[in-house]
Amino acid sequence: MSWADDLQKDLKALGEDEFYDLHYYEQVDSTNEYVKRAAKEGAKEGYLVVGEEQTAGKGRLGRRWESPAGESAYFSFLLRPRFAAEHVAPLTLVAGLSVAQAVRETVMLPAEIKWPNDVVIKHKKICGILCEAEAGGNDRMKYMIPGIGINVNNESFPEELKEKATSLKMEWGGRTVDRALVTATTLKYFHRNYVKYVETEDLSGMIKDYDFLLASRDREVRVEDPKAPYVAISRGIDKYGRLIVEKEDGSEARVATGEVSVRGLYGYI
Ligand code: BT5
Repeated sequence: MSWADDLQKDLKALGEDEFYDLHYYEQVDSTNEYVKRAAKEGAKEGYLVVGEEQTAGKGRLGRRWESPAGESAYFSFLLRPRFAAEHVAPLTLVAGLSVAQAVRETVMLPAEIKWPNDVVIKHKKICGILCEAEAGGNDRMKYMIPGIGINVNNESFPEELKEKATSLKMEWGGRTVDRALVTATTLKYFHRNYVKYVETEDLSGMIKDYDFLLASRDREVRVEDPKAPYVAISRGIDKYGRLIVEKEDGSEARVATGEVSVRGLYGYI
């Protein structure tokens, strides 16, 4: 029995099996690519692909996501938001928020969000998120695909990742973590948060939840503005997913995803 059977049971138990339509594969190139192909063939919202192993797991900007078999959760699903393209990008923050909430609920580890959407435990990355979208006509979206990789039961990482990656098992004193439950709970939170998002077409219904889990909150960050980098205090997000920072002179700035990266002055966060 693969863990997909457990996942299906957990989705049912959480009342999520009507929204998510699970497709499990022993090996995929990338779960995002599988969902993208299904989207082009007309798959419905909630189409979910889980891969035991990814041979070409993708990070952002052409980077790679380490995706060995038997340890982690790799999954992507299809959304068909009816709103305009500008409302889509902040949804990527919803995915990070949902993973952090699920990790806290299932294994009670202190997962935090590294803005905009990495999930970390004690400054090390346990999850990466790659959202891909395609615009249709009239500025509407054709689809959006959140792709989520969670390091669940990894016992070690390749040399180059040792300093910045960790897994739930490693943080949980070596105990094996239920992959299906973490995944199903993430999907539950995502669906719940997505419904809230759709109501207002922004993050206003979850700013408090997000800020509570924001690793850099009230801490010093360096805003890598290509014109003039500066140091500021991170104060939380606004409803568009921008990071609100307080500059040294007391003025406020709002940093948009993709325009600048925020790097802490105290390590990886
Ligand atoms: C991400 O990119 O963090 C997004 C990763 C998304 C992976 C999921 S898995 C399911 C779905 N299908 C896919 O093909 N992708 C998505 P980025 O911020 O660019 O981070 C990539 C960097 O993280 C790499 O260059 C490594 O330094 C590091 N990295 C790679 N694998 C990792 C791992 N398993 N755990 C922690 N860090 C990792």
